[in-house]
Amino acid sequence: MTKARAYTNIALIKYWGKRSITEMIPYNNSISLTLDQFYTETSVTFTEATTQQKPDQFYFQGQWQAPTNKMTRVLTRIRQMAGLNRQAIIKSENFVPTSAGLASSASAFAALATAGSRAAGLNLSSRELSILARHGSGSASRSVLGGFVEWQAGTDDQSSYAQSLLDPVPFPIVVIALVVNTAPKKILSTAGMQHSVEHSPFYPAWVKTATAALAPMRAAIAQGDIEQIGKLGETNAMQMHATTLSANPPFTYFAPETLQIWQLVQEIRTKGLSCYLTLDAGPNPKLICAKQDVASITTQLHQALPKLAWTVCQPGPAVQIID
Ligand code: 2P0
Repeated sequence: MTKARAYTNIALIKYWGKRSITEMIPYNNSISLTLDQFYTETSVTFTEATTQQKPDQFYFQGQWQAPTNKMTRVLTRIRQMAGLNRQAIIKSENFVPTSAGLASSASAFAALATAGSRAAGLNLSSRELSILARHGSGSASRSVLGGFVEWQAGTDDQSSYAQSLLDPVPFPIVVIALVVNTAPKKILSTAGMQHSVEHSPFYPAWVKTATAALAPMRAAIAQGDIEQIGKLGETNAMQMHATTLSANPPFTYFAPETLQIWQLVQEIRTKGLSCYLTLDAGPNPKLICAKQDVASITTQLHQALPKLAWTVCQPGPAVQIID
């Protein structure tokens, strides 16, 4: 048995759409920060039984179930690479506060790729692990690494993987994950991004602007300029969400509270604090700020929205084998 722990990440320049659905190749590079507060632990064991004799088994949230199609995609690749035809037993646990409202597919597939490949006797490089994790979920390609990470879109299977930009992170950047709504997503990311690709006339402009934002974001990270990272991140997030609002039919991941918090963030900025908002395929905003401003920012959030819950995250590490 091999067990791995991988952390979630928040994209600062987002991945939103696949050039190849079967090969999981995105249209544009994305840049993320791995977060230290939310992670997945997954163990994988290959038994003596063959896959013809016994199907794979997956233990999650207190019950045995069949692995999902995305999991099977990753497990099939591991077996092909290792030349092995054994049944896999997978056990997985998400260490994400139940109410955090954060997606866990990034940490889940980075942990599965790492534990599964090691259990099969493979000793993959971080590049190979990133490629493998990508076949589970695009954002998982980035959770293989810690700190700031860039996923190179590439043009085929072997050229699409994530690389480290900066790890460890030597400046005090913080991401405050806010929870406004814990209900499951109505439109999953995979479907939402494909709808934007096919039905938003603004989609080509998204790819162009996201690509143009990469160099400024890399420079801001290299300079430790938290304000500039936040500014570029907020603009990119809103440009991503514009592809859902401009699709036909249109849709949005915003909840009323999301806009309320965005307005509050803009007010906080008028008071001289640096605070920017990013948002993934759900209504829960993440605020990008400096560690020394967390207390003032959360005090103002609490005054305006007394029921609001949050978790303060710092840069997190790369995937680790823990057993
Ligand atoms: C990201 N998201 O860059 C973007 C921003 C959500 C919004 O990657 O279809 O679970 O499995 O590759 O990776 C979430 O989508 O989607 C995501 P698939 P994934 O973090």
